[in-house]
Amino acid sequence: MSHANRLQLVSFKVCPFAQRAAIALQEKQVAYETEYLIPGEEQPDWFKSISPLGKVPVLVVNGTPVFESAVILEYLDEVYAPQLHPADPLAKARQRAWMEMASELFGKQYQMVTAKEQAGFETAHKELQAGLERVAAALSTELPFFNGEIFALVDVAFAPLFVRLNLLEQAFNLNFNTHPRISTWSQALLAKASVQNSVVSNFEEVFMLFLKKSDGYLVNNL
Ligand SMILES: N[C@@H](CCC(=O)N[C@@H](CS)C(=O)NCC(=O)O)C(=O)O
Repeated sequence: MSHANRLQLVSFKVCPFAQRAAIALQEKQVAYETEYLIPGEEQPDWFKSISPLGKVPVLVVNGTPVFESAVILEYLDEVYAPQLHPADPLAKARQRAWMEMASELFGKQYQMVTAKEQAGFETAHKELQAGLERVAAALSTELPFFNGEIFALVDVAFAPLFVRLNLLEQAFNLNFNTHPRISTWSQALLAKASVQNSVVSNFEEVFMLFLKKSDGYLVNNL
């Protein structure tokens, strides 16, 4: 029944929050269409009418808009198999909390790449590293994902961060793989087909263009 839904994901090509929804849709092999808007531009009225916060992602399900990436993930997980959240309420609550931490680190990553001055860059970089250390301490000791062997919704929530950190490491003098458990997790996430297929095929180019346009300390100095 649910498979007859018409799903439309309203997205920005560079948005990590929107990428989360795309990963979950790919992981669950659900058919969907993507409508890309351009960040920083005046958005069309139809978008304003479905996005009360003026943000992507919005998942439109048979005409009904659902906003906020974590809510979209939870909706998809309730409707489409395989279930990615743990069934146990306490385990699930803990994962939801760490998903919120992922959102916080998206913010640090954004501040780091867009900071105009060295001080702003260094503060965001330090806070991002410290955040990754806290996440590392919460990871299962079993490999490779957050909970060990089983890929979960919390992994979906973090994956866009590692996609960006990996590109930043390749392009600049930066290293975020300072913790072995984070490295293993990051590599496992980047190897997933659902993660690779969740962005446009020229994502690296799109991301680098975004960095150039941001004209921050990072692109000009590292
Ligand atoms: N809490 C929101 C955050 C979404 C968000 O910040 N989206 C950004 C793009 S990555 C956005 O649409 N910003 C508005 C704009 O740039 O005009 C979520 O999890 O979906």
